[in-house]
Amino acid sequence: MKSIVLTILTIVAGAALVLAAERTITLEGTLVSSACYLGKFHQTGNDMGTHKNCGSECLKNGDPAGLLSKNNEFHVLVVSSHKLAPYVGQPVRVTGTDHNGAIKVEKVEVAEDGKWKEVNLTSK
Ligand SMILES: [Cu+2]
Repeated sequence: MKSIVLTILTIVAGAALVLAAERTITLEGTLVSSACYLGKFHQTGNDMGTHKNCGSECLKNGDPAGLLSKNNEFHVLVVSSHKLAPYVGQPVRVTGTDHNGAIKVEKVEVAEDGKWKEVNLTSK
């Protein structure tokens, strides 16, 4: 019995350590389609040449969303892309946990009338 309790305590302590190692960060930058950005032209907007709204369309099709931070670091955003599709090319503020540069997203805010407005990531 004692050893079971010890084992459980060890597991709980281990899990706490793993959680502590997950850094929650907030980043500001431009919302991009990873597919567009990682293509050869590093597109960050939403109208790409003759392909109007290409960035939004890419997210609607399920391409991963990405964030180009203010100091030009690129992060993949782990979140359902179609929720963010309308905001490609716009300034956003992303809060989440950093996993070697990929951000597991908890919150996305878009600038609206000079204020940050949270995007609903959970509705269908
Ligand atoms: Cu695209």
